[in-house]
Amino acid sequence: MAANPLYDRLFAPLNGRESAFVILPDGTALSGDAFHAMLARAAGALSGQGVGPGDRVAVQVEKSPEALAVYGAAVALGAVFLPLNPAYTPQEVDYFAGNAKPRLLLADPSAEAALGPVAARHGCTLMTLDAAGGGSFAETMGQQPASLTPASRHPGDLAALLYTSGTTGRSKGAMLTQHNLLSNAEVLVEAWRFTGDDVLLHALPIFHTHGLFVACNVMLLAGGAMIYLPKFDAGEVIRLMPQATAMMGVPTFYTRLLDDPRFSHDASAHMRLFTSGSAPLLAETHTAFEACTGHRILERYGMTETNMTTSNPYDGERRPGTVGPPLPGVELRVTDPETGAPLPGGEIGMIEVRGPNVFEGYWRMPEKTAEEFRADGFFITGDLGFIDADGYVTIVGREKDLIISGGLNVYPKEVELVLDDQPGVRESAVIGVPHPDLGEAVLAVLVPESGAEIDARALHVETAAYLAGFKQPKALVTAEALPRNAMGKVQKALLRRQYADHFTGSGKWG
Ligand code: MCA
Ligand code: AMP
Repeated sequence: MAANPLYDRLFAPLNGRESAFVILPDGTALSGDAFHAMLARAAGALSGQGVGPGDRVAVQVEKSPEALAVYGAAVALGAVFLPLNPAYTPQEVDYFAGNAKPRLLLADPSAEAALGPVAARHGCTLMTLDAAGGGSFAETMGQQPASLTPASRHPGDLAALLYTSGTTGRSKGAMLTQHNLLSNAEVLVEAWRFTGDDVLLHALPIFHTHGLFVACNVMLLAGGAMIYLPKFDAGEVIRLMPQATAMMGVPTFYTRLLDDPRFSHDASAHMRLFTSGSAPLLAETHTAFEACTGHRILERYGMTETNMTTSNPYDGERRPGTVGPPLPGVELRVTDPETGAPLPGGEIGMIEVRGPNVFEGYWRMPEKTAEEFRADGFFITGDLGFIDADGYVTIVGREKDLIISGGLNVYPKEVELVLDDQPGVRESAVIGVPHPDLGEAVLAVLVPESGAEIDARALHVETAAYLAGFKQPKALVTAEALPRNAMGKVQKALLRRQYADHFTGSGKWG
């Protein structure tokens, strides 16, 4: 049979497997074999729409076993899986569809009317799939055979396209190959000691690298099972934790668990591993979690473009405030952000990464790709950090103008462009400031037109057509002018200092 490395290693072993692969919160279990049959039916439904090798399949649906099966189906067919946050507005999806030109756009039935014109504009078929496994795509799946013949693929062929926003406000599609995904999953299974006995408490969304590739690919490769929650809910996580062995989370998961009186040492007694990533985990959260549970959270660092690049050790010292040494096979260096010259150990600079984990470039943006790679193949992450004498990496900040709110990325420029267009707004500056729940939250500083009054509620309603909810400012403040340097550039560092305790100080929340 023709080879398809990612399908062969991750999904083929499910075929005929009797043990549970996906366990739903109500205890219903889907065996590996049943999941594989679902995947085969999804592949049949995709093929029926003409999806073949290299075609993009854009998927903006709620988390469900079927949604994950569509990912497996795309891999089996050699198509390029393009997951999208269901929170994105039709305006936002319009951009992705226009850029990626998918053959199929799969959406929640509730979005069908709004996305119809989008699909028509970009020449793609629109089908639906809801959280309960219903919709036109699901109906078509029901008429398909439970077996499939995978398409032949090379390790260098594209498997996924994940959009990450750009500093200019335009999203870029990161092209990930089969080899990028498979090599990273192999490294993580080994580094974190995952086996077929593991049960992962899966509460992350599956439209990002963390929940899809780090969590699902690792469990697929290890042959383990997942307790598959529709979203993070502290009560559900605490209830189900005694049945799990591991959980992967963003820092907000851990602060919410620590804030919950039901969470205890006992609740986590059966667990062997907690990992954290996507945003900085405060050293105090690490320490408080250990005091509460006896577990030392294993923090790791990655990016959509690079998959996982560093990880604290499973057996060695997990150091709070650090993201650990580079993973096997990954080269990481710290350079002078201006010149690109490598810096000596201990000095803060730009983190650059090279290895089999690093993506191929941005979809149809060769200039952007060229800008973000050095001539010798290192990818410039935009994160600032240093490497200590023991090889541990510490991230101290970001050169890129990016806010990470509850593990979700918000690019200020994109929000500013929308705010600046609103009536009564002369200009805006969007910044991230510390937030007790989200780590960082979006705050907008608005300069009104002279004599104009800003109506925060009206502004929220107006901008909701353009911006997903998580990008909306959690607070609006007005100013007479924005602070600028001699070059006319807005001094965001100054604004961040000025509003640093907006959400944390004196119990103020917005
Ligand atoms: C939801 N809302 C948010 C966020 N999430 N606002 C700011 N930041 C957020 N992260 C807003 C919604 O728009 C809504 O607003 C309101 O909060 C309630 O929505 P809900 O969905 O109920 O929120 P939640 O359940 O409390 O979600 C918070 C969360 C979630 C659990 C932290 O955002 C989450 O699961 N984050 C993980 C994201 C993730 O997987 N990141 C990995 C990407 P309104 O009420 O106004 O409608 S990074 C990555 O993959 C790299 C490679 C890496 O290193 O891992
Ligand atoms: P994304 O573009 O969604 O893939 O987000 C990647 C970014 O998340 C990285 O460039 C970092 O800025 C940030 N990130 C991921 N993991 C960590 C971590 N453990 N500590 C600090 N920042 C992190």
